[in-house]
Amino acid sequence: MIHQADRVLIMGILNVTPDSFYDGGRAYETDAAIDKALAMIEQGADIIDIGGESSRPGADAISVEQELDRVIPVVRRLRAKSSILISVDTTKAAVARASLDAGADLVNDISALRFDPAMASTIAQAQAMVVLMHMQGTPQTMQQAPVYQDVVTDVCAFLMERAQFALDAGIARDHIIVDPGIGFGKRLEHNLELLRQLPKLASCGYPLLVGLSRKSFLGQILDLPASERLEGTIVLNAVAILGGASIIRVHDVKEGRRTADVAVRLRT
Ligand code: 7PM
Repeated sequence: MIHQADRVLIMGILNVTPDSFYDGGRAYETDAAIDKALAMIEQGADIIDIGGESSRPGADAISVEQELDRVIPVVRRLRAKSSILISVDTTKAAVARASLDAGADLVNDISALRFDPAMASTIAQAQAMVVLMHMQGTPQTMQQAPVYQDVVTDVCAFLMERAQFALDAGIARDHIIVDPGIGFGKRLEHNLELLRQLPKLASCGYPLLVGLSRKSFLGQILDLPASERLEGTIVLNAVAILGGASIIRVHDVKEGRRTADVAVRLRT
């Protein structure tokens, strides 16, 4: 069971993209990624989210071969070392299938099953879990003046439509997690309104994942770079937990774990 009143799951972010330290497939890079994953597990992570494709606004797409080279060795080695839940952050069915075959448990698809027509059946076949994330536009275009009629209503309607699509494809109801996609095609005020009204999204019948860690809207508020956004991340993670989030996605696992263990005690 993903949603629990008395426990919030921590998803630790493991980037295996070349714009971090990783260049694909080479042994020392896989070693470094595994060391990072094991450190996050030590710090209290419940899920490790392995991502080989940058979802940075305007980032170039990468080939399926490149993404497989980066992601699969890490999934395989982590699976051999730990029983932690392994998530693969991908929009490509071929990467999802190979990851699930290598022992991953869930697929974090920022396109909510829209970019690859084979994604939904791939996940259904493997009886895996899926994160359905809201995004207006594509990673290339999403921050070009996003507009909503009512951001909470629009995001909720989108997530319910994508959840129905997943159910129709044969994904089990209790394998679906939804995510408002903070920062994905949203202005500062859209992100804040989604957080204010998170209880509305949390009451839609699916466990809620929220990713706030070091995001650029915190930089807009604080006028600080990503390396200086930890306090903003912590306070908004607490707000998300009080708003009903079941999973928080973080770079800083130790702080995320402690935030969750305290904030969850105020939930009613
Ligand atoms: C640049 C911009 C680099 C944005 C990285 C990002 C989420 C996610 C990401 C999220 C789910 C980041 C994002 N964010 N998956 N992947 N939910 N489900 O800040 O909020 O990590 S990438």
